[in-house]
Amino acid sequence: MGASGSGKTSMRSLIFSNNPASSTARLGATIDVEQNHVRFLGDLILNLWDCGGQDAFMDSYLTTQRSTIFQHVGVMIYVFDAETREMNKDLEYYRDCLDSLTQYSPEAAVFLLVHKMDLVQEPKTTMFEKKREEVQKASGDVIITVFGTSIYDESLYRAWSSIVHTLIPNAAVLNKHLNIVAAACSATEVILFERTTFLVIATSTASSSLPASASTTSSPSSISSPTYTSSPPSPLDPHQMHPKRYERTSELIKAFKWSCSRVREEFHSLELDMYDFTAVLDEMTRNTYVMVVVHDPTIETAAIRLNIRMARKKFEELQGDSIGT
Ligand SMILES: Nc1nc2c(ncn2[C@@H]2O[C@H](COP(=O)(O)OP(=O)(O)OP(=O)(O)O)[C@@H](O)[C@H]2O)c(=O)[nH]1
Ligand SMILES: [Mg+2]
Repeated sequence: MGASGSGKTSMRSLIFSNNPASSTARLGATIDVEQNHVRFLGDLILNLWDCGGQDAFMDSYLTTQRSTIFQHVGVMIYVFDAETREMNKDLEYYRDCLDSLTQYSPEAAVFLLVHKMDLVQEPKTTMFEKKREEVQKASGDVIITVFGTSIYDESLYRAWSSIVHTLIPNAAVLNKHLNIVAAACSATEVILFERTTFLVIATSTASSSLPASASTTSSPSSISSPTYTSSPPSPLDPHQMHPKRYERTSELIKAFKWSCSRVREEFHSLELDMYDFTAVLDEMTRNTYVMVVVHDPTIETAAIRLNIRMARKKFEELQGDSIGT
């Protein structure tokens, strides 16, 4: 949900339909609610409602359609245009939506996206913090997670990876098994991506930047923004891995896949042999890709590939379990 023109349909088009950011300029306003059933991780169906944000629609969601719109909600994602001149009106609608949500789906997680951060003048962090305080205040006691996003950088992937992570049952089990793969490959890190969206589903590192669930992000201090607040690399990380590596990879691979499709080629796998590390990106299951990052120069990529191949069956099983089929 969110005001008209805030960018809801644009982000859906990027994440779930693999369209480039430039194509969103052609989008018209959404009329009423566009419902999408997005197949995610194979058998898990994300029922995504893109609610047109023009006043007449918003008023109708909050009155006649109230019980339909707010019933059985897993996650509410409310998008604020970072540059809006009507923040007070936005906040008023947001509060009304939050009231309806608390009434009909009290268990739902709430994600707030301060979107179009690319248009914000420097210093972006100050502006983001101000908005964050504003929306936090408007949310009262409700637990929220706030992200600064833009369709023109990786920030959107960080936010959406975090959102879908809260919807995957037993994601923790996947984390645990990625740790086993990491140990088998002498890898620094192993990351699992969903195949179509390339969103991060799970990672092997305990210090993963993905929140394990929405409830763990309850305190305002843990609210995170990928691009617009800086977090120094952890001293526990000897390889000084970049804090934005997950979302950067999602964004880059999506762009690369899009380039492949333009020349009618299909993306299958990727191998990077750098002077200080090796990375292998390959299919894990029918619906996931795995990336194994190794800093030990004695480990051959063929060995990594062999380990991935041997782990496939287990991960197909886990995936079946984790989505309850
Ligand atoms: N600069 C910038 N423009 C964006 C961004 N995201 C979306 N836009 C632009 O914002 C405009 C409106 O986007 P839509 O996605 O149609 O907005 P919407 O929220 O779906 O609007 P309604 O359907 O009317 O509720 C489009 O021209 C997009 O190109 C962003 O991150 N940065
Ligand atoms: Mg729209």
